[in-house]
Amino acid sequence: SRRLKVSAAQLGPIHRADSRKSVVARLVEMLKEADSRGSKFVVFPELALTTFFPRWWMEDQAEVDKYFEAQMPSPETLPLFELARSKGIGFYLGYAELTEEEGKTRRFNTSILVGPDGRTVGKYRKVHLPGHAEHRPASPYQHLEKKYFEVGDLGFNVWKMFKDDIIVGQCICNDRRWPETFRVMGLKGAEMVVLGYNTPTDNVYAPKEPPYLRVFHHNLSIQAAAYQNGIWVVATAKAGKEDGFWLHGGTAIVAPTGEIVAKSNTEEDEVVSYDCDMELGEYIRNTTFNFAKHRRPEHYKLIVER
Ligand code: CDT
Repeated sequence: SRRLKVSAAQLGPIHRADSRKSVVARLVEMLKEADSRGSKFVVFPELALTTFFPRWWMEDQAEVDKYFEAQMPSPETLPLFELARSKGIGFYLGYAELTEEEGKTRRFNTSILVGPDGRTVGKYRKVHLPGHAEHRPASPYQHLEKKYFEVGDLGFNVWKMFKDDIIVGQCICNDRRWPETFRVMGLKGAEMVVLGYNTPTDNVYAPKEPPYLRVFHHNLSIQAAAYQNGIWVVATAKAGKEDGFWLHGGTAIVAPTGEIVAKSNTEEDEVVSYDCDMELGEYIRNTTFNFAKHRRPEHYKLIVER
C-alpha cells in the first residue's frame, strides 16, 4: 500500500540572540534523528529559523529585516538542504520571506515544500495573519503579523511528492483554525496537509483564557480538519519560553479518522514520527466525505460572498 514515514521536528525555544547557524544545527540534528527512524518527510515549524519576532514592536525596518530571508536556500540554510538531499528526505520549512517583485519589496510569512531530490516543489504564503498592526504598549507582548507581513497571494495548493505521488498540501499556524483552508486543499485532492505553528500560551485577545483551552482548540482544529477531509495532518510547534514568552507545544500527527496517533511530550527539540498509510483516508473520502456525491455547494454561496 502507499505509505509515508513522516517526522514532525518540533523546536524548543529560539531566543532573540540565537544565531541562524545555531538554529540550522538543531534542524540538522533532528533531520538526522528522523532519518535514523526511516522517515522520508520532515515537517519543521513556522518561522523555524528565528524567534517569533512578531511579539516585538520594532520601528527600524533594517532591524525587522534581520529576521527575514532574501534567498532560500541561503548560505546558512544550505547545510540542511544538502543533508536532506543526501538522505533522500523531503521537508517543510517555515521562514520569513523578503522578496523583490516588480520593483516592490514584499514580505510574507512563508513555507516551502522541498522534495527528496533537494528541489523546492512548492511555496505557500500565509493567508490568515492573526494579531494587529498597531503598537499595544499596555500588552505584555505584541502579535504584529499584520504589521510585518502581507496577506499571502498564492492560495492553498497541493503538490505530488515522493515515489508514490502522495498529494501534499501546506499551510501555516493560524490557517489551521479555518475550515476553508483544509477544504480547499481537500477539494484539490490532498491526502496529507502539513503545517508549522507558533502559538502563545496566552491568548492576546482573551487574557483570561487558560492555557489548556489553547491546546484544546489547537487539537480540535487539526483533528476536525483531518476527519472532515479524510487527510493526514502533521502539525509541528515551536514551543517553550522564548526570552520568557511561552509558546505551547502539542506537536501532533493526526490520522484521517481524526485521531492523534503521535504527539510530543516536551516543549524542547523533539522528533515525533509515524508511518502513515494513505489508504486510511480513502474510505472516509469515499463514504461520509465523498465530496462529489454529498457536498451541496449551491447552499454554501454565502461563504465566498462575505
Ligand atoms: N503564529 C500564529 O498564527 N499564531 C496564532 C496565535 C493567535 S492569537 C493572536 C495561532 O492561531 O496559533
